[in-house]
Amino acid sequence: MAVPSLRLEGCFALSVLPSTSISPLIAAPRVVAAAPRPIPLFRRSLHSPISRRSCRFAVKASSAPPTAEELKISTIPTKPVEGQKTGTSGLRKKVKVFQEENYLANWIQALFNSLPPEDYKGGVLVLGGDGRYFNREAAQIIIKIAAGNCVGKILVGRDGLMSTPAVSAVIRKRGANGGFIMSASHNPGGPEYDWGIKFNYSSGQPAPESITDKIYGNTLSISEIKIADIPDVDLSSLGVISYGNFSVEVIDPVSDYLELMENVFDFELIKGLVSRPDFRFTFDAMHAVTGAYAKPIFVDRLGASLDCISNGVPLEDFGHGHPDPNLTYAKDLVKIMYAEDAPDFGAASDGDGDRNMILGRGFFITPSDSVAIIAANAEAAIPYFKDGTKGLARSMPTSGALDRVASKLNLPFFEVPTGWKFFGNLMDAGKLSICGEESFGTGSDHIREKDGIWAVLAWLSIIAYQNKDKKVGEKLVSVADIAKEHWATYGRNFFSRYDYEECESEGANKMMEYLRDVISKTKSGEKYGNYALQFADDFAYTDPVDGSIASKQGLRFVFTDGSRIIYRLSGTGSAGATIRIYIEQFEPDVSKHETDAQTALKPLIDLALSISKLSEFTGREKPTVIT
Ligand code: VG1
Ligand code: CO
Repeated sequence: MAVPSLRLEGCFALSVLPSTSISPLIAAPRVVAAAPRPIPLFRRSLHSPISRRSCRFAVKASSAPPTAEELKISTIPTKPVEGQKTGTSGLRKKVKVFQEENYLANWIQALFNSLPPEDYKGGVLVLGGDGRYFNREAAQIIIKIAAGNCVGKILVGRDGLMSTPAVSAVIRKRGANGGFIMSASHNPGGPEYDWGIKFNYSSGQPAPESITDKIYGNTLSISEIKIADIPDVDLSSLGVISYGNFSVEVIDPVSDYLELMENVFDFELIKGLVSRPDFRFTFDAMHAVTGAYAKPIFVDRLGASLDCISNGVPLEDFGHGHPDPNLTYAKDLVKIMYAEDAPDFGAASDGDGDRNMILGRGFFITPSDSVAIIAANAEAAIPYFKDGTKGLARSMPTSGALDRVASKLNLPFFEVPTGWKFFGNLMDAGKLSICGEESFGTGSDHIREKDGIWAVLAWLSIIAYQNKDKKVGEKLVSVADIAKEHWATYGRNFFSRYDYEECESEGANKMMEYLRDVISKTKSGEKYGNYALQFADDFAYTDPVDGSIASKQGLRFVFTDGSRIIYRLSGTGSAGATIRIYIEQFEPDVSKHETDAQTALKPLIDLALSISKLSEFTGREKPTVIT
């Protein structure tokens, strides 16, 4: 086999090349410049390892870290790896896959190969993560490849921590060119579980498909990785370390975000509620990234007591949990909120802090209702919206509760495919203020990501506003009262989602093909039990701002009374296929509003299962998660 040649290059001064493979560059056994804290290292070989002796260049080994004047960059050969296509939100795989040789390095280099050089050369990129297993090794790889590609500066959260919404906020506040988020969000973490990476662009929004498609294309043809020969950076203390024109600044992951929240909300109003003796609230950080935010925001700034926060320490494996704030995986919180002496308000957030679940005493707020209720109350209760909301939007499978608010308030309204990346253009164009997804994602144009803590503060603001004139001892307007009042005004959209996680891909794909075939033969007016079909299709979306088209975004059956059944395959899983069925029915009759959603939707759920022949295709009798 011919020995591959090794090329030296650099944006900055080149002097020595002390190593010839990515592993020593990542795991160089030298002194860590800023502090001696050991960092677990990524030890894998290259596809085509080159020994130093086989180099055609005269190479001088160096044991000292580079000085501020020099930054050495190596170009090392690599080979494409299959399957690096990003899904609904970033690239997610098992940790073991990311630990394969050059797997992460290839993707990061492919990303730089996909961006116009002016978007990163000499520029600033933000780096954060949810604290999961493999983040510390990944951070070092990303930093070194960023330096190797002539990025000017990396702003990284202390200990590599920064929530997804905070990364978006920091990108915007500091005028950065973009940022990386090391997270598989709500997927479980640990050596046997998931890892993930997302890239956000300069206005803080997840990279659009035009970029992620390009990255994927480049992962299939990648042949070399550019990496700087610098020691592992100590991420445990705040400060700046420089290598030539490249620097890394370790920043507090909370302060920029907290400052933004203080501008969006009336903290004094919320403080008034939280400090009432007749109001109790609880927040479950699920041992995920919002653990780092909950104390500074809820306790230190808003005066809640420390015991309001549970699972507040971010852990690499989320305490063996599944950091997904829903009725199944946040069961501790659900138990507390349905107990006899439950607090008045309960909330949880996911791995990377962009999702939220809202509960009242013995009362669950479905996320589709949550965004509608926030939108309906925003102007009165949240200073950021006091001059009005520009427009509202939801993902396609999210219930139509928000549509009703938009129509009553006479606001522009948009329906986009699943995934937050579709909201960004509308926000940048000044057409959208508040939006949400049924999957526990709620947010606004204060940033370009969904925002778990924002949603909690929005709800606290609404509760505080509605109770601002109540004296201690008077009955408070509860979370349930707010929801029921909303239904009385707008009608209730019963909604439920059935998830069948980790099905065999073959059966799931066959079911979707079968449904596409069924859809192609449907006719408007056809009877399905008590429902008459209005139309059935495969949802496609044309972005009103840039004209880009996203097709195959979910199979829908829409009935003449507005009821809907939607089928989608998840784009965030890391094993097999997850089928999601979304079921919705509108109920204008107030006397029926308190019916349990599962009871109200039973006929439609049965219909959804029979149309799809789900159990035949998948062998599943029951969903793994019901929302
Ligand atoms: C899911 C949700 C989607 C959400 C996405 C990312 O995608 O359905 O609404 O935007 O996760 O959320 P999918 O393709 O699995 O249905 V997060 O908190 O994982 O960044
Ligand atoms: Co998330």
